[in-house]
Amino acid sequence: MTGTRRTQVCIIGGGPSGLLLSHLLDRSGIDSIVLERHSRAYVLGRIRAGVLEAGSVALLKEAGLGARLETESFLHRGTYLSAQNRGFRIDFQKLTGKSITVYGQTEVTQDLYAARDDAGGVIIEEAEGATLHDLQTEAPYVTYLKGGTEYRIDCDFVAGCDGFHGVSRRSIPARVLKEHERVYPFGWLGILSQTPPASDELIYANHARGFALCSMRNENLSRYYIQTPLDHPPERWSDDAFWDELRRRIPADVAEALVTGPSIEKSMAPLRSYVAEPMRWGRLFLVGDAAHIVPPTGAKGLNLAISDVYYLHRALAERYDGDAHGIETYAETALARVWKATRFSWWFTTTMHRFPDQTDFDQHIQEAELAYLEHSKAAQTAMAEQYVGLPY
Ligand code: RFL
Ligand code: PHB
Repeated sequence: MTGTRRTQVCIIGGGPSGLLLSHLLDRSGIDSIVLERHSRAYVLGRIRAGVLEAGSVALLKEAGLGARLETESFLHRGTYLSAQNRGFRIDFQKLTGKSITVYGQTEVTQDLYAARDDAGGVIIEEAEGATLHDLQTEAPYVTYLKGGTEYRIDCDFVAGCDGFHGVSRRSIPARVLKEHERVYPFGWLGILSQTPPASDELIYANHARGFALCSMRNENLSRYYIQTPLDHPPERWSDDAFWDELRRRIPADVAEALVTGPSIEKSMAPLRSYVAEPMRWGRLFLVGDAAHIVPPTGAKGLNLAISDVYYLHRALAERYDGDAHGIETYAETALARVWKATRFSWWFTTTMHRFPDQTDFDQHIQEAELAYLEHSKAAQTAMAEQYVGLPY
C-alpha cells in the first residue's frame, strides 16, 4: 500500500452533490477530498437536469456560484400542462410568489469544478474501486486504485455522493438497509437539438399515445422527451420519427410551429422512484441519487441532491463546532423532504403518462385530474408550491 493521506470528509463521487458539498464545507473551513470514478470530461458530457428550484438558485448564489447562473439562466414564471393536444398554464409566480430557473446540470457542474479549482480543492479523477472501511468506528478510511496503485484516505466522515450505482449505499449491510421502490413500465427518450424552443416555458403533455415534454437550455438549444416502451433503444428512433411522435402529443398550435433539426444527443432514461433508509450509517452519510431516485417528471432529482447537501454541510459544520445534533438528525430531516418530493414526482408521473395496462377508465381519471387542475386555483397552488420547491 502506498500513499496514505488524511482529510476531514472523504467525498465519494464528483457529480453535483459531491462537488457542492466539497465547496460548502470549504467555505466553513472543513477540508475534504473528492474521489470520482470517471474523468471530468465524462461527468460534464452527461446531459441531465434542466430545472432549478428557487431554493436551489438561492443556495448556489449564496455560496458564490452565481456569476454565470445570473447571466446565462432563464427565469420561468410558470409552466404549461397539456391534455390531448390542448394546453393551459400554471402561473407559479402568481400562485406562490416564486419562479423556477432553467439552467442545465452540466452548467451547474462546470461552475462547481471551476470554484473547486479556484479554491485549490482536491478532486481525484479516475479513482477506481473505491472501498469504504470501518464506517462504524471513529476512524473510517477509504481505499481506491489509480493507475494500478492502491491509495488510502483516512478521514472523520465519508459522504456517499456517488449516485444510484455507487458503492456507498452498498456499504451499508443488507440487514440494515431498507429500500422502497417503484419501477415504471416505460422510459423517456430525450433529444437535444440546436433549434429554438417550442415555447417560452416548459410544456408537460399528457396524451393517449404517451407523455411528452418540451424543455430547453437556451434560445437555440432545445430539449425534448417522449415516453417510449423500455425495450426501445434510442437507435430505433430516427430524428424524423421522434419529431413526428412529439408533434402528435403536444398542443396543436405548438406542433404546427415546431422548428425541428438534427439531434445532437439522443438517450433513453428509465423511470423509477426509490428511497433507501437510513441515509446515515455510523460515519457514512448518503446524499442525492445515492440515497434516492425520482422519475424526472417533477424535475426534482438535482434539487433534492442540493437540499441534502445543504442539510449535511450545515450538520458537519455544527459538529466541528462541537454540536452533534445535526448529524444525528440528518437522515430524518433529509428524508422528510425526500418523501414529499417522491410523492409529488410519483403523482405527476402517474397523472401524465400512459401505462401499458391503462383502461379507458384510467384515461378518464387522468383527464379529469387535469381538467380539475386547469380550473381550480387550490389544485394549481398545490402543484405550483411543490414544483417551485418546498422550503428547507
Ligand atoms: P450523480 O450526478 O449521478 O453523480 C454521482 C457521481 O459519482 C460517481 N461515482 C463514483 N465515484 C467514485 N467511486 C464510485 N464507486 C462511484 N460510483 C459513481 C459518478 O461517476 C458520478 O459522477 O449524482 P448526484 O451528484 O447525487 O446528482 C443527482 C443528479 O444528477 C440527478 O438527480 C438529476 O440529474 C436528476 N434529473 C433531474 N433533476 C432535476 O432536479 N431537474 C431535472 O430537470 C432533472 N432532469 C434528471 C433529469 C435525470 C435524468 N436522467 C438521465 C437520469 C432528466 C434526466 C433524463
Ligand atoms: C430537462 O430540461 O432536461 C428537464 C426539464 C424538466 C423535467 C425533466 C427534464 O421535468
